[in-house]
Amino acid sequence: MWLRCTSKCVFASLSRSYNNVLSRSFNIAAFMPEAAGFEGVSDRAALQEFSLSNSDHFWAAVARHRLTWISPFHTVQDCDLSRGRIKWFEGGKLNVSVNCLDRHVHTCPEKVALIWERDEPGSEVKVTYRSLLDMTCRLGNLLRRRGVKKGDCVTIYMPPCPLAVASMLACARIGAAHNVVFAGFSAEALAERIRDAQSSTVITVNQGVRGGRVIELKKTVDTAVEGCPSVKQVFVAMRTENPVVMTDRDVSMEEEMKLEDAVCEPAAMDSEDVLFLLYTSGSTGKPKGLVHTQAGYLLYALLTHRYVFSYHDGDVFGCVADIGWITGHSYSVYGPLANGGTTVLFESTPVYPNPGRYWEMVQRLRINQFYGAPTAIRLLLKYGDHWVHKYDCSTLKTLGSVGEPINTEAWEWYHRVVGDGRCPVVDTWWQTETGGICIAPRPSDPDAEIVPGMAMRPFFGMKPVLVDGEGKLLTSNNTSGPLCLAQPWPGMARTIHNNHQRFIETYCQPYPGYFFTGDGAHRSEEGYYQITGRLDDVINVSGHRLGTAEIEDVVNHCPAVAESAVIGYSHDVKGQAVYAFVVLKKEVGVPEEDLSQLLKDMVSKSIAKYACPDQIQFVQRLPKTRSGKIMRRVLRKVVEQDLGGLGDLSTLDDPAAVQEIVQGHQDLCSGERHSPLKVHAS
Ligand code: 6R9
Repeated sequence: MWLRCTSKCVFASLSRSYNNVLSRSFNIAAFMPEAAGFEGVSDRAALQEFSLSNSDHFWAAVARHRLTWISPFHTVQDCDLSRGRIKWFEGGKLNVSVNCLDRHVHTCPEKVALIWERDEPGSEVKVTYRSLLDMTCRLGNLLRRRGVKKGDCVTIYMPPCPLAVASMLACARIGAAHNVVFAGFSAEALAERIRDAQSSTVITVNQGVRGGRVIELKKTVDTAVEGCPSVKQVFVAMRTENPVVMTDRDVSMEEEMKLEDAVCEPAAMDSEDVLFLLYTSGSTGKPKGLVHTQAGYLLYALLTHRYVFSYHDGDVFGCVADIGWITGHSYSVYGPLANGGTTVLFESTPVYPNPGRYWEMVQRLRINQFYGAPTAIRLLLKYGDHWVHKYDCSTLKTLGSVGEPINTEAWEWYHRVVGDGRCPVVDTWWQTETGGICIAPRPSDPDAEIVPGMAMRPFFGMKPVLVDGEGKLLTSNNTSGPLCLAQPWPGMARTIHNNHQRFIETYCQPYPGYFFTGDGAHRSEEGYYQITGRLDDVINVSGHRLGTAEIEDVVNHCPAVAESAVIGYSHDVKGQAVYAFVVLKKEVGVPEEDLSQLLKDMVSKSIAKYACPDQIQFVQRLPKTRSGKIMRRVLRKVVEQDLGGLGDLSTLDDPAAVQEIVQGHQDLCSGERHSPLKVHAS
């Protein structure tokens, strides 16, 4: 133990002095070739500064160097944040699938593009760039032959697998937009997204397999499309060998693909044509379809992938997020493929068949960068270090975290146990709206400090700012406030599908001239950023966003419910869990336990299992202001058992409501049960 520790310290100091030499003789052309011509840029700090003060020059150089264009752009950016106008690389034409596939097939056709880490450990499938292009082209031709046109939107309801990636890229190839819906969403949630996206084509698999369980995805699609008159066809790929009922509307995807040509003419897309929609929760009941476009999104995904993780040619990149989330889009698919990398598609769970799954996979696939969520890290650390030590994780070079704040304990464990104290841990802050990572400890000098649990430093071209209640900039350090982004960047979402007004109201109007993120942040004495959490009614369960209003909408649909209020409360594994306060109508006469279960089932069925309330408290009334607004702040404090922090209650309509709620909460915690509820105010 002593020896081990000493040798590590020696190594650390050796590597520090080596890095000092490196940073003194920083070679810009080796670090970022296109930056070699930037005037006055001789170190990283200067490069960061240049990317902000010469934003057009910086992004133009990067875009020319790293993307393959069919025709060049004439304008780098035309953005006005205050009016929600965001345009990058206008005049340029390109095809995203060509950038992710064809250009690598020319140089290294047999390189592995995808490693599909299937649910069953040890059964991974490797797909080369040549064969991913083949799949994509056949599927592109099939979509075209079946009437999918440029500008249409195809909904993809599939777990991570090569055909899901080929589906995304096939859409990009023919100029259709895709709308990937997380395959854990219920039929109703899927239907809502299909309807909003007006898709006429859906792509799915017969069944999914996760954690050893079979999931009937095709059946869920069947139920969903009953309520979606726009859907004309459903492509069904076979993940398992079990046949499923096929109707006239259904198309056997693999069989039809075999009949297609393996050459598919790529559509020439304008930089600002839509690449995809991705639905995410906001603070109202209706999920919003954020719109990302072609060139800017791809460029931002590839540049952040390359530099935040220090991804180098030949590395194996392991992002374990599902492709149904933005992390899967940017860092399992678009970023790594645009960089010609090898990327892992993870189909399983962190604990299947045991809590060593990630690390056994790291050893078997020789993963160099591992990118995961704090919720999984917190879960795994409870199982003990031996699950990590069983495996050889020495290939790891960088560890990433995303989705929610990572607490110090989880960060330290990730760094010390998983990374053996060697690998930088990058806590990456970003959002569906931002397209790619905005704040992260790297890139920075190799020996620059990394503070546990802090996203720290803005990426190239990013200008985070903190504002006060009036929207005035907070310029000093050691201060907190709403986090805004002061300069547009190529990866940002352009609008909300069919609702530009909501885009403007949500992101542009709260602090005119800035993009409002919805998060709060603290800027430390040293100028580093630490994200403190959402400022709106969005909660984050295991790194997945949920609007409290979304859940309330479902709960309120129960005929027994008069009204409800949902909040998030801290949970040691999930980060946050859902707590619902429910007021029942008069004379319900159903036992609380039954109603509680009924409401949980309703939420699972309407949204997804992860949205299910962990706690439901039945109350006589909710604390409201005199103008009728629910005071969620008060509910949060009650659940956090911070009664001293209830704050100003002067606007409260009926102070007795709080007392009842406090009592009810205490009863719930102590496991007391009421008799069947009979009379409640409605
Ligand atoms: C990429 C992704 C975005 C929201 C975001 C914030 C939270 C994400 C975080 C983080 C603290 C981090 N979030 N990363 N909070 N530290 N490193 O997660 O996108 O699903 O849209 O969620 O997640 O609250 O606003 P998305």
